[in-house]
Amino acid sequence: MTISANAMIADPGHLYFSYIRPTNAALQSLSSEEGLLGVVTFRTDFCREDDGTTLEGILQIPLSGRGDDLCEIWQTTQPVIGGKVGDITYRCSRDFLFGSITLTAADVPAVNQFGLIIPPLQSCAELAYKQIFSLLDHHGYPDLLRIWNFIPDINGVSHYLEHYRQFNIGRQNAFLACGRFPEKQNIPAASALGSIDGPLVVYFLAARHKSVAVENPRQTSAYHYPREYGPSSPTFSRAGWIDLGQQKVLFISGTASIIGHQTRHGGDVAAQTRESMANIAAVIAETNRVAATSLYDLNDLSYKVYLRHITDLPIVRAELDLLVTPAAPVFYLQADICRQDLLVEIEATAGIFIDGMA
Ligand code: 3EB
Repeated sequence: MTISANAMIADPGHLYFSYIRPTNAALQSLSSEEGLLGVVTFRTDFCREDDGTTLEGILQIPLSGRGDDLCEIWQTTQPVIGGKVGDITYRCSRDFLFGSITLTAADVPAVNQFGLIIPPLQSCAELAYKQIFSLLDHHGYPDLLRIWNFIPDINGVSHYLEHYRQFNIGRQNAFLACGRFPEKQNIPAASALGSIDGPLVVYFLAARHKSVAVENPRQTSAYHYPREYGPSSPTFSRAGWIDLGQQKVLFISGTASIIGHQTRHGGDVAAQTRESMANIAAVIAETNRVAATSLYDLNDLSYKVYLRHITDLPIVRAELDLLVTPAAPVFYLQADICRQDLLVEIEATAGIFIDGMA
């Protein structure tokens, strides 16, 4: 029997994301969608206002403030099945897996094997990432494309260390323990924001196919940040790019007003917004260079903007309006950012289609 070469090249399926208003009707129609990978809401009062619609399968991120009343939806073109392993809830198609994990101090031991006290958040981060890597390795989705981290009281201090820095120690420990070394293996695009004091919540998207990690020439790679930002560097890449045949998906990490490794424009949210967008433009240029085609520009992206102070929204919106087409979706949320002097963090995603390149 001969198998034609074409039959062996599996269609990788496509990825769709959208930001929709969480009406009962919209959620009801989603629950019957075959290719539904994940639904995320940032409303903490979701349960109480909602009457009748089941909340099962909708991840709620406990942000401390409000923002746009939208749900983030991830879908694919292939059938999806759901499951649970350890503390992870996931839904997966043949090519993609969307999952989330929520951990609190009660889920981790207070001391390590040497009897030393370990900050619970550090242990939660380590356990969350180890469970994620174990799931991805065992289920055959080796490429962690994109991950969102919501860290309780991110700028708060306990055990003499800021929570974000505790998180970074646990996260890096897990990457190294699981043999995922920055620069040798792909590390994911990411966002890290503050949530209300409570659990660590992480959600992620992984793929069977390999993505390409992209760095920003204007910024020190986060995994090379010097020790002044904490004992362990943050483990994420500036962007990840995946080729799905006709579709090319770009995930740009949470991007802030940082040049090299230093914060710029402390106290000036308008200037921080412009610098963040200049960084996003640089990441796009770098992606186009790596892909050897002009695939993307600022107008192809959908944006999620996290504001430390929601009252800054009109200023930030005015800056974005000067740089991006009004047709581009922009989703505003209130959240604390990982450095005290950062007022805004912007992430962006694009899933463009190219004709004739299947
Ligand atoms: C920065 O560039 C800003 O720790 O996963 C952005 C995106 C930031 C992801 C993370 C942190 C993270 O360092 C903060």
